[in-house]
Amino acid sequence: MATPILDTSHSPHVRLHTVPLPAVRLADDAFWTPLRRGNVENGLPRLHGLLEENGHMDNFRRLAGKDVARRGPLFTDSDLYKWIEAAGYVLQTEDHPDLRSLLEADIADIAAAQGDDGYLSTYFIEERAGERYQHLEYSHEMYCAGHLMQGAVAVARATGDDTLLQVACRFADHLDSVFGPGRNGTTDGHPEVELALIELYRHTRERRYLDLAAFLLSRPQSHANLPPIAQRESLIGHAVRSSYICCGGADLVMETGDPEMMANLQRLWQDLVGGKIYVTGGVGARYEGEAFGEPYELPNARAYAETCAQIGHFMWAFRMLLLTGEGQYAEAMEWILYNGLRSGVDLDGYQYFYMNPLAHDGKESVSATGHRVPPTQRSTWHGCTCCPPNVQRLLASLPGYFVTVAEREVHVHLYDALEAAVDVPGVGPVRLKIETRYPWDGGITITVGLDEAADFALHLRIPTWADGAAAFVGGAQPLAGEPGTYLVIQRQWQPGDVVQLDLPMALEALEAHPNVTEDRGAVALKRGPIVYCVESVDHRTPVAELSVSVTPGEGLPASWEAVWREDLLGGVVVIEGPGFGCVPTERPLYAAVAQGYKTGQVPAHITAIPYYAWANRGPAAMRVWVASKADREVT
Ligand code: FUB
Ligand code: ZN
Repeated sequence: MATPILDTSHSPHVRLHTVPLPAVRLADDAFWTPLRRGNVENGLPRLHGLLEENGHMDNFRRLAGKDVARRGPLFTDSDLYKWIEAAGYVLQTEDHPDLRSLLEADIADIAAAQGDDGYLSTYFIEERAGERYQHLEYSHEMYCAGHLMQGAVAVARATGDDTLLQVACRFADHLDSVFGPGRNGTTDGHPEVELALIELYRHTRERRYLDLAAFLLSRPQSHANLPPIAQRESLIGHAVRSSYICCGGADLVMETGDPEMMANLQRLWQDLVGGKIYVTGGVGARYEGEAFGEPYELPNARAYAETCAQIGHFMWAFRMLLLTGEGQYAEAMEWILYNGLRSGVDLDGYQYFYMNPLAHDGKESVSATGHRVPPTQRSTWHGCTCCPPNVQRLLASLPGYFVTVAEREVHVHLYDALEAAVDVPGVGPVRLKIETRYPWDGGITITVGLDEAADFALHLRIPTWADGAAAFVGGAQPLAGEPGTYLVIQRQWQPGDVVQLDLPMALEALEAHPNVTEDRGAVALKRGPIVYCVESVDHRTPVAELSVSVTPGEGLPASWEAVWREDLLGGVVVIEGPGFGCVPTERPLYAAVAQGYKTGQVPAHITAIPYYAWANRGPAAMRVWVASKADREVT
């Protein structure tokens, strides 16, 4: 059975094809392995227990007669469906009897709750049954249906059991009987069903599901009345909703080639990377409406950057990569994944952030101005539980994002210690063994396993930050890699050939476009794909008062270094070096420059940890953007 995350095997308009999830196995010592193990051993079982405790399963059981009250927001069904999708991905790669039995019980409850007409919602029943599809701008009925479809496809691909798939198809058929040309033309206020219908089409080959997705994508979004995605001029509104509709649009292009949709998705992508994404890969600047702000509106402490928004944009980037083969999309996947997405979960894989700010004063309180302050601690449970199972399904499916294939081509987009066994069109089985300490070290050894010599091209992504990248194959001259592209090694490969890829990881101090007013006079520290932050636990000086010296045209002083710390945060490279702490001066809030007030500076040693790992040592103040000393006077 084909078990990719997205089955592109019949998609006529993709440049790259996905590989089955079990085709890529992350090694025991891979960067992502401890977190993925925590996800399976802690995250999934604990969340399942919490979903049960909070009534999510009972919400289904009461439709089959259990005498309990309905609990939770109106979209709780989707939380269980996302959990099921995650469990499905786990079971695609390993047997896990405990998960399997939880899954079987859930599927039985869900199947028993479905109406004879195929409709399924635990909210719009009984006295609310008459309201079905009446409040689509907020009802989440099709959103839940979409997550059901994705979960069902993942399970069917894992176990071959079609019970949940049949439930999903019956719901899809019901939707198809209500919505479409000449029928109801309203869309769900929360996109999701579009991309799910297209995967359901890929799995079942039922054309009506693709047509319904195309129809819904052609309609305005009922929430906020936004134009159809192919006509939207910029990224506006709710960031998660936007990312899911962009995924749906990209899925449609894979199947139909729709040029207008493709051109607009590319334009919207430029809008994202040109002014609406944080240096951490976080997306969604505003609390109000969980929405994008204006271009360059990227506040740090007030960043929303919902974990789900990072996941949605990661999924959209993957689809754009499949469509184009362009490195910019894989680079964005990596950027989002290692930073703003990974910060959404703790190191053990069972506590989650909803918001991912880039600065925090470390206090757990409501701010003096009354606005919500993001917590400094991740939680196992959130009243709105969208993020935890979203993280879980992403982590469970992660191996499916590293490698793709095309005619006589294999592409490596993300690096970690792994073994891949893929079927390359026109070639046959190709095995890659990747040994590396990435993201802490840019040295990557790739051993090519073949049954016999074969001619194909190995495409290795060269990140934009990897100046001086080079690959060595056998004793041949080094091949230079152009940052931001793929290094293509086309040759007659022999079994056991080894490629040594070197991606230099310099310490970088990044500055933001001057229009990002909050980041003026500050730098963000980065090494390889990892964005760093300063946390109060490591400093006596308040982190808001730290500053580093950077020289325009040069960057950080040479005395700054990257240091491997086995003992810290599960093992991380910290970057550290000399900087300054500010000595507060008695002065009025505003003073004439002519009065000559100066800010005193004292030397301070600065240690920066990976941003994703902040708040894993208790409540702490944190900053990604650190003042640059060029901006402050020294007395
Ligand atoms: O509406 C369902 C989910 O809840 C959204 O995707 C999240 O942004 C949160 O609002
Ligand atoms: Zn969320």
